[in-house]
Amino acid sequence: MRLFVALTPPAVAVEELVAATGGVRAEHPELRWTPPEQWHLTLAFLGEVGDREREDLVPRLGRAATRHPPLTLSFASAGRFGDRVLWTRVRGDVDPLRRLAASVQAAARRARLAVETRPYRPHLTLARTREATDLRPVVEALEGFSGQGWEAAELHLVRSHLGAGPGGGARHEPIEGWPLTGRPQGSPETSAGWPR
Ligand code: 2AM
Repeated sequence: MRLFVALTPPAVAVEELVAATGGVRAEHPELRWTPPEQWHLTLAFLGEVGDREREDLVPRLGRAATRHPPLTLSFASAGRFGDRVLWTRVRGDVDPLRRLAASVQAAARRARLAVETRPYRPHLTLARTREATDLRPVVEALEGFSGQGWEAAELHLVRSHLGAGPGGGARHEPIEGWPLTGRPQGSPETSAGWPR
């Protein structure tokens, strides 16, 4: 099955982003806007994963979740990958987010899955283009957007059903979830905090 690992923003952050992007969505029906109920932050795209690899991967992801703390993130403004992908920026605990993504990718590699070696770029994809499109005006229109902070407290393994979603896109089905229960980096080993 086709899988990816992601963080899912809460309804309040999704609603805020829906409101912030309403104008540009209406003005640019030529773009393929991702459905808000499927918005997510991809940490690792795994592609087709066999049953045996998935069984190996699942406990590894569970262990990774115990080593990372919940993150406070927010969305702001927009950016693009060339003339193909429009996204909103992720701000806040971006360094811990990068460490979490690296850990998830390492878990996938240890489960013998091929993961992308491109550097991780924190983003949430808002739209894709049908053909090469100048996305600069849309990016500019979203420049002033600055969302509230929200907590990412759970890691999700998500199945993507190609062609089964709204408008012929993919349908996303979370199949496993783990709370992020690690300590923030630099926090003491014990809660007592006595000098040694
Ligand atoms: P993105 O939108 O955050 O870039 C499920 O397909 C998710 O995996 C997509 O939303 C996409 O996340 C991400 N992804 C990353 N690399 C991909 C690839 N090569 N093919 C399809 N999806 C990919």
